[in-house]
Formats: sequence, structure tokens, C-alpha cells
Amino acid sequence: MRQGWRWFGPDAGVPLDAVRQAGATDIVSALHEVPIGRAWTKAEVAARRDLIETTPPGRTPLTWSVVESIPVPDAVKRKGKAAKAEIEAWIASLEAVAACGIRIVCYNFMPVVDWTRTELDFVTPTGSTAMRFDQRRFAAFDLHVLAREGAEADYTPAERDEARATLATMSEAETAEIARIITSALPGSTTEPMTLPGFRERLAAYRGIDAARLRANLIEFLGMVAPAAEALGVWLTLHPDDPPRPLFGLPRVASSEADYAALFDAVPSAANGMCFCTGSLGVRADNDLPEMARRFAPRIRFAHLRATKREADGLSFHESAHLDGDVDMVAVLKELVAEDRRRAKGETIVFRSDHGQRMLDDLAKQTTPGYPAIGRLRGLAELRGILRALDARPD
Ligand code: CS2
Ligand code: MN
Repeated sequence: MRQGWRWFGPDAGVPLDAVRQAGATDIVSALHEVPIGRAWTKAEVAARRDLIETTPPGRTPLTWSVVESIPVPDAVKRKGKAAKAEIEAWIASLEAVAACGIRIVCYNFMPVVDWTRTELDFVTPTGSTAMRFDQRRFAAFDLHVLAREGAEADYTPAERDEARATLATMSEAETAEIARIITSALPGSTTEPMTLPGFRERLAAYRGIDAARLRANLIEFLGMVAPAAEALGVWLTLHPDDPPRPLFGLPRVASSEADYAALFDAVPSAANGMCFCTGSLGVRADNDLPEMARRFAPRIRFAHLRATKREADGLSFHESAHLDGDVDMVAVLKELVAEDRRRAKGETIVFRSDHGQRMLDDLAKQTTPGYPAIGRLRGLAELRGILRALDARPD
């Protein structure tokens, strides 16, 4: 397996030498500055590639091997008027990426909101901070701050009481912060930042779109992009929903084993692959991750390895240290390594340590939420240790 590192570009405070020192060889990046929906040009992708791959004398070379992500615009997900033109632009971006020799592309199909948390700096028992999703705070926001039409129906009377009680304990600053976190689009999100009224409008545009409809739209999208990807020699990898369940009354269709099985059945193209994100999928207790890794192994081109820990209510969770969550990371890596051994050279799975806690010097620094260098370095080092041990005992 190739060890990757998500790099947000030259201005994000993590230089390429830090990536080298973390021991990664592969870069995962995107043209984050290009507005969602605008086709990437070959010149733009080549310029970013040259920035990454032009190695100063005496330094270890790095390879940009994964694009995460080419954002799928909202109109495609809900099949709005602009969908066809947006898909054509998406394919043009894919062509630009392929022309620069990058063969793995990540994307997701979460409507309106991408990955969602309620706290960015939840203090853990070691003094490091982690991202957290607190279901009660989420419900308080949904019901009382966003005041979403029809939200009551998504909660039981007991949950509504709890949400009201939680809201009463929150300061104005905390309420404003949760609104900011949820609407501002976290780093790497493939959705745009929104105001609360803009958020309500976006939600309204999804009225009538249930899971079956969203799945059909995803299958239609794949029906157009997978043949293009196949012809270009590019693998598409669908990132799971985070968290893997409906939010704000919006359906989500990449949350479970059954979801992915349905997609692979509907679009058997070899280009139709998955990004195996253990932290996202692991939030659901009914996702058996080693079993999913075994079943979908040939479809896994890219992996995000991190761990989440479910809290007592079964819906809240926080991002634990990479080996200390609910996922059996050794069992997952065994499956991925076994698949890798079956593969032709050049088809190796690329993984990155996904997210990391904020710790050590990063606590005093401005860092990218979810992506502080030191916590990710710790995660990658732990994962690499497992890989070395598995390599030493190939059975
Ligand atoms: C998140 C997202 O879980 C994650 O990796 O940090 O940025 C995610 O990578 C994108 O939504 C994938 O399209
Ligand atoms: Mn992920």
C-alpha cells in the first residue's frame, strides 16, 4: 500500500518537507480554489502537479496520485436543470486530471452538507482535542436555530425534549459556533459555505427527493462518468457519507454495505470504485468494516484510515486516536494488504491517515480543522507499524 498525505496547498501551513518527514510518498490534493462546478483545465492541474513533483536537490520525490475531490455540484445530486452541463464539466475536469497522469479520483454524493461535526475542539483525556458530533447539540441546532420546516417529525418526543434542554445549556457564543461549523463547509468539503437563509433554500430545493431518487441520480451520474473514467484509465472512488445516516431530512445513499452493493450492481464498470473511509463508515455499529473490506476489496482504490468512537447514545461520536476507536484497524488492514498482494503492480491501494487530533505544538497554532500535521503524523506512524508487522508475517 502507498502511504498518502492530504495536502491543502502551499498556503495551508504544512510544507511538503513535513510530508516527507511524516514518511508519506503520495500526495492527495485538489484544486480547492476553483469554484464548484467550473471545469479544471489541464494547465491548472499541471501547475499544481509541478509544484508537488518538482523535487529540490537531495529531497525525496513525492507523487500526486489521488485527486480528492472533484466536487459534484448540487444540481447533479438533485438532477436540476444544470445537471447535464455540470456532468460534462465534471468529465472535463477528469480529462485534465488524467492528462496529468493522476489515476485515482475521490468524490462524494452527500446533499447540501459534506462532513458534519458540532465541535471542532472537544478536549480528550490527554489534553489533545478532537472533532465531535454531539447528537443533542445537532438536534438543538436543527430544531431551534435552523428551525427547519418539518424537523419535528425526524425526532421522537424524548429527543425533542432533550434538544430543548441542551439548547438551554448552550451560551449564545456556543450556538453561534455550531451554526458557523455546520454552515461554513469544513476543509475539503465539496459544498459551499452558506448563510442560514441560504441553507434553508438549499434544503427546500430537495423537497420530494427521497433515498430512491437520490440513488437513481447517483446511478445516472455514474452511468455517464464511469465510461469516461474507464476510457481515461481513471478510478472513481466514492467517499462514504459522514456521518453515515440522513441529516436535516436529506437522504444519504453511501452509508452502508447494502448502499455500496447496490451501486456496484447497478454500475459494474471497473472504474466504479470506493474510498474506504473507516472513520465515516465506522460510526454505524451495523457496518462490519473487515467484512466490507473483504467483500469490496477489488473496488477499493483509496482508503481513509481513522477511527471514531461511538458515545453512549449510539448516535454521537468523536474522532479517537487512529487505533483507539470502534474499528478493528488490524483486521481491516489485513484485508487491504491481502488485496494489494493480489493486484498488479501500479494498482496498489493508496491510503492516508484521515484526520488527526490536535496535539503538541499544534494546540498553539492555527491549524486546518481535522487536518493538523502532528496528529496525522501520529496516525500514519501507527498505521505504518501495523503494515510492517503484517509484512513480516505474511499469512
Ligand atoms: C473529510 C472530507 O472524511 C474526510 O476525509 O475530511 O473532506 C472528505 O474527504 C470529502 O468529503 C470526500 O469527498
Ligand atoms: Mn474520510
